[in-house]
Amino acid sequence: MKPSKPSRPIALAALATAAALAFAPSVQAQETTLRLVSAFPENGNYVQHITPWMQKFNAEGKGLLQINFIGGPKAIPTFEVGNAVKTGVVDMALSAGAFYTSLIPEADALKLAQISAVEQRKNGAYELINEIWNKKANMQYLTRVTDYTPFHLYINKKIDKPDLTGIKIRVTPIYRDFFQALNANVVTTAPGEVYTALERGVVDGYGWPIHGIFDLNWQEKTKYRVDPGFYNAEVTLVMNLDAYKKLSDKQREFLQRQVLALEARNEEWKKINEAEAKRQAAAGIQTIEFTGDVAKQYVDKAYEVGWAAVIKASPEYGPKLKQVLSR
Ligand code: 173
Repeated sequence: MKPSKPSRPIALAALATAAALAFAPSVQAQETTLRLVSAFPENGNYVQHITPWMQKFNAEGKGLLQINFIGGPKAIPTFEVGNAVKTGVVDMALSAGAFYTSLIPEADALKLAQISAVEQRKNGAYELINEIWNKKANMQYLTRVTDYTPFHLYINKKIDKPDLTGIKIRVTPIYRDFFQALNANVVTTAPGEVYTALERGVVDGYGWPIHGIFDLNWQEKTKYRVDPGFYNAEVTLVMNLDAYKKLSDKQREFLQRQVLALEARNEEWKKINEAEAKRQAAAGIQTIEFTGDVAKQYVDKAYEVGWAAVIKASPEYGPKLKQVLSR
């Protein structure tokens, strides 16, 4: 069947309406609500960190821009959050790059940053990240909401050197290559499955930042933390690129202002992390501390293996990322 052509008067009327809309003053812009999910458990520290921010956002953004927090992994499973943002099932997510490396292999490089998010905004790293994120996953990278935070190996078997032969460790892409380089057997799980994996003896330990282990009661199943830590924990707000482009200038300016305010709070992690280390000690978690050359080799190996994996996965962008993220 041939599609019927609108008669001339209707076509003209439609044109007139379109023209009127195109030149309508921007005050006609309506309030937009962005649906946000978290790849981290909704009762955990990262959602807690952004909750006051979302409240302020919504108070100041009335009539302009709002965030509707949908929930955590019960709404969208951790490793599917990236795809939900890419396809526009949700508009925004609080996630780690480690959870969407299937879409953006380069996302794993964010953990290797040795300079702060504030510095990355100045030295072109954010532009490069967005070039990749836009192209590969239809995503706009808004801001990094964690900084100054090492990851650690938590373990229930006493070790006296960086050798994990015969030991099973829970990982995500963050730790996989490094722990494998130390001969560990690795098991990938979302954060929500760590407790059960420890309880059932599926793993003898896990990788996680210095903060946050109390959120899901992992201290009950944790004997040792290995020091030093390594890398820089990365949790970011990302947004569906189409939803981002659809915002009016005024909405985008508002979003940017809010995002910068959140980023400026990254200094808070320094104090939180000190307090969390003390809380771990008070809970009976002992430290296994590598010192001197052993400590240096341990951390150097983490970076060496980390960058090698990123560059292998992305010969195009890996070296560029290394340049803008390293000190
Ligand atoms: O689940 C994880 O261990 C993980 O990948 C991660 C990433 C950033 C912050 C905390 C955890």
